[in-house]
Amino acid sequence: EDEAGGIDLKNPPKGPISLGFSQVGAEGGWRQANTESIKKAAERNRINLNFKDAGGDPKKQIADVHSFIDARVSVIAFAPVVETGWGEVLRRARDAAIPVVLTDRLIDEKDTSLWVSSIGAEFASEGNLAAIYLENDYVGTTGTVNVVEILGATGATPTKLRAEGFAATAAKTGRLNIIDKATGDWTKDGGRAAMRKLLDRNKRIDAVFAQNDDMGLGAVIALEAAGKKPGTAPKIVTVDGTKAALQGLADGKLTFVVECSPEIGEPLMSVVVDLFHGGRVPKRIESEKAVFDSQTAADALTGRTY
Ligand code: GYE
Repeated sequence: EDEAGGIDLKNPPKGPISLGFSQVGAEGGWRQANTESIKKAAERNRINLNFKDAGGDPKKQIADVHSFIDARVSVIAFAPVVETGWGEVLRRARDAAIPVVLTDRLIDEKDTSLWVSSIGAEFASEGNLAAIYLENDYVGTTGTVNVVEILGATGATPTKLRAEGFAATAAKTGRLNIIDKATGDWTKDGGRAAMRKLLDRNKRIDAVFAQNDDMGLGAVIALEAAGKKPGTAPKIVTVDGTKAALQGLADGKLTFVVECSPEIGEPLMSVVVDLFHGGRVPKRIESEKAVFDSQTAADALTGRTY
């Protein structure tokens, strides 16, 4: 399904193209790489970027999007901190005929005409993959595997869908038993604190599913401080695939990493240019993914820029 951006083709807009982009914050390695990708791609494509950082605050983010409408940018794009609360500001953007593109995450709005395109990863399948790889590591052994989960910030799409995907796969075979969860807010320090709590609350933890690399690397710190051998006992699986995590894999401190590419800049700018010229754009653009273990991480590390 293609969508036109609501631009009058008989009266095409003149350049330069301006993009208002509202970013979640600067919570970790993935996000920094995502911001860099967007800034670089805007520069390469000669797009005037009006970049705002919400600092993880949903209210500030909505105010930032309002400011893009006031500034009459050509296109608005944003990576939502949370899924809810978007109806009013997006109706205002539609009334002003400014096309909206969602990047990375999604929003909880029934009226899908409020955005023309979304670009990002399939988070549920990342959760599926994390569980599949972990389960596979226990083939040939018996007994249930006690897993704890470190969750990202509440209300964000990847937090919800990675958990759902992981649980759905775990439920299929019954091998992985999710015994406890704690939130780590996507940060390294949050992951460390969450792991500390999980260690206090649970006697036997065989594996940790951390919903992003930063939290997984924070968990490594807490586990080492507790005299454990993270990567082996417990095993740790994370999502993102930052350089730091690939290094953690190569060093044997993480067990698996499911990739989620932060490099959304180029596909976003090509959608922005198409919209500006009144072209039609795909409603959904999905990013690639891979899974790394300690061996493949060593190879991938060479080319990793983030
Ligand atoms: O996994 C995490 C970041 O929305 C996919 O947000 C993104 C997630 C990513 O904070 O590291």
